[in-house]
Amino acid sequence: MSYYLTTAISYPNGKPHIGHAYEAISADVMARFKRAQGEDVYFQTGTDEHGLKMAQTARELGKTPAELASEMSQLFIDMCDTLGVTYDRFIRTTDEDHHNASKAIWQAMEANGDLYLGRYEGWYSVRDEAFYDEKELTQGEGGEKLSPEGTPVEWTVEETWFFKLSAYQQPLLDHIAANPDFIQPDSRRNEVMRFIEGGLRDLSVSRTSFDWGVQVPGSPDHVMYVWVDALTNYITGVGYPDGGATWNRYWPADVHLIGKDIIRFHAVYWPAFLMSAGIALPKQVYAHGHLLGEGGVKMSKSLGNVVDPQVMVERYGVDALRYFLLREVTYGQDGAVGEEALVTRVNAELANSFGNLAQRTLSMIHKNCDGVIPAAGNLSEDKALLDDVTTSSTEKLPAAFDRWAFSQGIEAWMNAVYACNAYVDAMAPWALKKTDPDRMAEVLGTLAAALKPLAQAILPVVPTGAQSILDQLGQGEGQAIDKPTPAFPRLELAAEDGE
Ligand code: ME8
Repeated sequence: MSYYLTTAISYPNGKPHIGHAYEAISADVMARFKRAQGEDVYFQTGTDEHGLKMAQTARELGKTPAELASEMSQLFIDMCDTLGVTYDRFIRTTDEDHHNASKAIWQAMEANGDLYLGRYEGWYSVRDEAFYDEKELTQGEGGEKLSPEGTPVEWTVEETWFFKLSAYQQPLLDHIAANPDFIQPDSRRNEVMRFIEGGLRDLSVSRTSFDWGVQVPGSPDHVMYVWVDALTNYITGVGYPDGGATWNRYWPADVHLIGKDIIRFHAVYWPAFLMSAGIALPKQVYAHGHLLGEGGVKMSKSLGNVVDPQVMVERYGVDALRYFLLREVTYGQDGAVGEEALVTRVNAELANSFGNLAQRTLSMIHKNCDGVIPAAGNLSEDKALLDDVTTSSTEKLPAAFDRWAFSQGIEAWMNAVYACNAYVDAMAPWALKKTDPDRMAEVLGTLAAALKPLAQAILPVVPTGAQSILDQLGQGEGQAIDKPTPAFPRLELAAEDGE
């Protein structure tokens, strides 16, 4: 079966932060997990390079928007490489095929009679690249008007093309009601339905006050509203508008993975554009939560608590960061992350439990069994352990990952690791060495047999360490092994201030 998974495409107006890493890692874990299950995966990520925010940032830095976009986009590509993110395409909205696709969807919406010229007068947030109704605004501490996301808004008056979003109010509600999985988690679906029921107004979809964007076909003074072209990236990447084999194979997408702040664009505007253009809707929009700084405060440049994923990887390694982010926070909810929590979690679970299990099993085999992996035992406790490990690794973890419940899946897997460690302690193979070497060999063989499914199950999350264990196990029973090397070293908390 084919499985098309996308992430949001990030604004490259600054360096990638830990929130970007979180989304890329979780999508990558899903992509690796689905591939391991035999699915034909297409995984796309990229950068969202047009719009006023990019144009303004470039001006402040004395660069052209194209220069800024290219420089910064490279940092997002580098981040993916550092984190082991196995995307199939990294799309940039400045790519030529993307301009073609954006023009094509525009023309399809126009042909359907959904675009008309008018004048927009209302509020706009450059930071969110979003139009807001007066009734949605809140007041800041100084009495200034703020968007629902807490960002500044400005009064905007402009000649613009409008999209007849109001015509899609009922079709959208019908679609959401008929497809309960379309918006996940459930709490997000309720939020979107309330927003739609509140009444949809036609949407301004072009801008005339700047020119950094995709030109509107037939209206050289207009560039498309950045979200029109940004959302279109999802179909550009699989061959719209030409169609063909890739298109037939992967569209509609299985999941658009996004953060909770951009649900409205993905679950209201995007399906309406697609309906208008006569294109099938994605099967699911899944909104993850946001990572917060230590103490649960929002990360922001002004607070100086923005976590740099590159620094985390330099300090603690890729596996540790990937494991921590998926394990620590219940997926779909917000969660606080910090270095102390990372070190505690990774040391307790990866280093002391799983890593140590692998290391002591392989060391004992190397020293005491002529360096060859023995056969597993047949006693009831041996079979019970292997049953437990198999169920956790091939049923519980996959069932949880299938519904984006990463932490729960890893927890089920961890319980099987704990069971293995309890088995080692109860069987005490070091004591059997003297009293019953045959039984010692069975115990070590049972543990080696348990390690394989455990390592395979966790491979999408910690690809480097888990692969190292699988490599060291080789063929399993009968395999001659080398002196083992630890797959998950213990971490030390890095000194303050990045020393
Ligand atoms: O929104 N924790 O780009 P972006 C977790 N270009 N995720 C976070 C986060 C945090 N603290 N902060 C941001 C855009 N994100 C648009 C998307 S898609 C057609 C266009 C997530 O760079 C955020 O929720 O502001 C979004 O999914 C992604 O990072 C990119 O955010």
